Amino acid sequence: MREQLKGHLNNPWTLFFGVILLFWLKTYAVYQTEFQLGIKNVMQSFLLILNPISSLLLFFGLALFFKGRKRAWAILIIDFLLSFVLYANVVYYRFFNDFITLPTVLHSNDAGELKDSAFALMQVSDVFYFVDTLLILGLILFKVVKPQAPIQKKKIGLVFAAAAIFFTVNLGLAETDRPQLLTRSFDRTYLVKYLGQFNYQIFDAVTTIKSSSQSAFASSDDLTDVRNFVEANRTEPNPEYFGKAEGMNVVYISLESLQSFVIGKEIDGQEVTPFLNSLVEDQNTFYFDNIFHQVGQGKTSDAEFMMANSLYPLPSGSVAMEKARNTYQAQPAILEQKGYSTASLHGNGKTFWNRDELYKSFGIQKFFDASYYDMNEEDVHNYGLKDKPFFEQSMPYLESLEQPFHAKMLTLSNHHPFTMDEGDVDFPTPETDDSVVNGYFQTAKYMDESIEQFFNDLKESGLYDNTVIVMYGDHYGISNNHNSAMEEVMGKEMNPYENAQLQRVPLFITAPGVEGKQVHKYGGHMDIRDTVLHLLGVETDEFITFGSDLLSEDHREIVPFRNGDFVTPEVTSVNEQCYANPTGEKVDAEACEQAGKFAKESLELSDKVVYGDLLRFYEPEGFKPVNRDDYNYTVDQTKPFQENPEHEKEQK
Ligand code: GP9
Ligand code: MN
Repeated sequence: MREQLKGHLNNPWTLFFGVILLFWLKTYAVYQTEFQLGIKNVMQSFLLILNPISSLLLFFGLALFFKGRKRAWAILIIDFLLSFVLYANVVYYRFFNDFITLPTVLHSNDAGELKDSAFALMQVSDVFYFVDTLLILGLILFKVVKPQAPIQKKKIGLVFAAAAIFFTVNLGLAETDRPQLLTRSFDRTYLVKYLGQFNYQIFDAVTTIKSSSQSAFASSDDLTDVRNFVEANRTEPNPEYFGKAEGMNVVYISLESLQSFVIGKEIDGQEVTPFLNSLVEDQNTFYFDNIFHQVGQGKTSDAEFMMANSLYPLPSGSVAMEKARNTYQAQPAILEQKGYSTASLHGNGKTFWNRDELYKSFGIQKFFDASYYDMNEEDVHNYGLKDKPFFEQSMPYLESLEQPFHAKMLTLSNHHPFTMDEGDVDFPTPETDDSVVNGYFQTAKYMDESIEQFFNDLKESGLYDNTVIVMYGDHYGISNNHNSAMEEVMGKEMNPYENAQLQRVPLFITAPGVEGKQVHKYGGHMDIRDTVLHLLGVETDEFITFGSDLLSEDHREIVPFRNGDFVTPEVTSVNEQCYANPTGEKVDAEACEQAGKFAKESLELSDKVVYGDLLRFYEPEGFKPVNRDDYNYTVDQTKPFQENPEHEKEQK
């Protein structure tokens, strides 16, 4: 038998494919036992089986270039290195519920938390993760494997071609389940689930290298034209409103996919958003009906980024995934330094949109993610916890925050494809043949009910009177692909001009004790930070901002979209075609020229700041640079912030 085995092993392909097979099984076992990948359908289960193959062919394929004794040793070394990376991820995941990124390895502080407890996270049974490596070592030492015959270059080429084909098929199938996976990347868990541990690791390395090369050659000189532009375009606050809400708590609510066209809209004589409609008239609410979203591919996270920074998100990809570790002077940090406690609450996992990294750079002290909520099956749909249980379960966390606080709450029930569980909402749908458009009105109604319930809970808790509530639609929910159903619903033709008008998202700022009003000025996500900070009585003169206070007499009404289109009260530019408002008639390009110049310059300069990580060269007066190591979302977030061990270390 030993002779037989020896005979087989001397066929150069036996050892190669045998080792790959073992490693494949091992990876699959890790997926099933160590990681929570949230497998939701048959395609995802299939991809989990398929996804290790391409990278194993690629890495072990390298060993084929060696011959004689060296090949077996090369296989052993590759096997050990891959096992080590896999196992390191297992240990890291046990602690952080996340996957290793290259920056975590490079910045020793980040992995530092793990150093002390790494041993505690290891188990004797973990030897299993190296059994195949030990087996190969045994085969070599006991000379079961003889020196290996050379392999023709052509055949080696076939192995790499097979790796490429497996990867292409894998990615193609993944994209049918989650379009734009590589461009938007979304979540490390998604990348591992769809593309596999090692392909994720390659992707992460490439992204990290790309990102650091973008900022490597930037210098403080690059800030000069940015600062000149920002100074020339700064909008002075309106003294009538400056400081009107000083010292109050602030709660931001991201209204998932909510577009302005639902406000005031009725289906079968019933209002879609009766509660939000009542706020339009509310005496303490500012309602803005000409605000446009400015997000790119990072969607919800892009909107969060703008709320915090008044900088544009990236033209492609997501700023949260690619530039989370930049230096920022974000609103939570600004308010933290004014004595606010800061938090974010969301009924989805903390790694989604890389929030657990991004929030550290923003100065968010506490992050209550899905692990702080009762995610029972009945209360979870699509991306996570439904809005009603989310708001309900968030109340104790809000009440536990030290006041004044700045809290961010992200809703998610009104999300594409806009489905609900039976019994969640009782509302008629329009009768188009497009289920996405039909469903949208039901999920929007559900969100409206959840917000009404939250307002009531705030009142009951006594927090309401001392809290400013800022609610903004994060981006469109109905894309241009649904134009024909939208024509039925809106009762007008959908064309590029109308599609641009549909990018309006509602903005409500409710400030009890302050007299509100309806504001018809044109503006965008970019303008919200200055508006809110000024209401809170916080000067913004020192900060780099591409926004303009919406309540200011001099508010600038040019709204660049992230794709380069823009609107002003007079004109709309789509694909460099200029249209007059509100008729939508095509007009001479000249009418759009001036605003176009401003839009282009703002986008370009903001991109320069983000790509070059330029804020690291700028220290606003009276503002202390954020130290990411102060923030730690792996310790118990219900404990007072100062108790975070990392934070204490920093104080000493
Ligand atoms: C998930 C939620 C949805 O956490 O924020 O993100 P989106 O797909 O809208 O960007
Ligand atoms: Mn969203």
